[in-house]
Amino acid sequence: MGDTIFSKILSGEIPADFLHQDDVCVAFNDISPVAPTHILVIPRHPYRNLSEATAKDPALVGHLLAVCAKLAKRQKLTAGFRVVTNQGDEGGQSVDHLHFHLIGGRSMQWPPG
Ligand code: DGP
Repeated sequence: MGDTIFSKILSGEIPADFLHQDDVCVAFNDISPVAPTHILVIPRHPYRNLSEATAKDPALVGHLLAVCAKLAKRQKLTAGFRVVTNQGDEGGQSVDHLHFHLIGGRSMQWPPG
């Protein structure tokens, strides 16, 4: 297993409100939401980032994005939403366990900061 805070959430050591669980991934609310809906979708396997995950398990990312879309529908984000993954220092990644942010419930700006 990995050694990040997300591994502790996966093991149950740190509590989280799971909104989705399957054999491959889980989803839970972000602890510091930037919008009314801010959900993290993470694989159970502790790939560090998008590049590592796509190199080792090319089908995984499609599954994670499909879960994002399913959660967006369940959250009734009919006006739109954003899915983001941050990678590395310049990408603004703070937890080295691949995750997609599903953000919605307000208008978004572009370009992102
Ligand atoms: P990033 O900066 O892209 O690596 O995003 C990491 C996100 O993880 C950030 O939005 C805050 C969230 N986060 C960090 N620690 C915890 C935690 O203990 N619980 C939950 N639910 N979210 C966390």
